[in-house]
Amino acid sequence: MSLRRICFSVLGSLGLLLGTASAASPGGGPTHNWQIAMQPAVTPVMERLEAFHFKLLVITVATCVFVAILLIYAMLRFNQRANPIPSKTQHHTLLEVLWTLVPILILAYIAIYSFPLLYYEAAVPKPDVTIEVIGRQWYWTYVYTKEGGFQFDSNMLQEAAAKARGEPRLLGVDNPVYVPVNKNVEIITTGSDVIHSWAVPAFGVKMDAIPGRLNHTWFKATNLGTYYGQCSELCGANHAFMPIEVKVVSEKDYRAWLAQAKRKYASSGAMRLASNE
Ligand SMILES: [Cu+2]
Repeated sequence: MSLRRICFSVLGSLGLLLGTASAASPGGGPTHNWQIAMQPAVTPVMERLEAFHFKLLVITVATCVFVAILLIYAMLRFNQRANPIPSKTQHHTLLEVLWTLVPILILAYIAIYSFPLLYYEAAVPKPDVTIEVIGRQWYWTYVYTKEGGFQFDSNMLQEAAAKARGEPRLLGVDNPVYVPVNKNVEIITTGSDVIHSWAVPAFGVKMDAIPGRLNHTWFKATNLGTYYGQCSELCGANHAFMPIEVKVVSEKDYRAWLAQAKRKYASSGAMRLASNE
């Protein structure tokens, strides 16, 4: 465990106690019991998000500690017993300037670091694979447009089936998405009924799937493995039961999957929702 991750965990726990940091997303990816920090990053976007989150966590914890020290000091130093005759001071120009200026500088620092990340995430690089993701009540349809034009539905596995296949409860699906490792994957989301959101925490991806609209995002997974996510926009009764499973495989395995997927899903017919040439 690197020093950075140890700091992350310790600060994460501290932040959690202070109510400033969020706990790990429910399930998804290589999570473990009592996990507090985020899932390990597997894309350049998530690595940057994690680094930025770490910066914010340091600022947040430092602010909380500073305010707590001030409060305790004020309670001890200025209570009625320690300070029976209070000062009549009403104004202190230097203090006023400082407590206006310092928060402005902190917020400016945060803004300056957040914009490059926003633009990095928003600029979809030239895709090697393009997948259209359609959110439905309550499952996902994936369309591989440029890879031969096939589509398939991805439904959550019921508990017994998940157990039999060694998949985590409420996260495993019958037909996972396959993507090649170290390739730019463009994701185009839309909704067929209500708004859904396609989110995979380990990838740093969360994109709304809105009916009548196409949203673009991307990821480049740098580690092989199976990663999980969940619909992240309240979409009705079974919102909690439309998980996302992405298998990041080698180029060779991806080609092999593609060949059999084309045959398997051929009957479902190609459906083009977007012209993304
Ligand atoms: Cu939902």
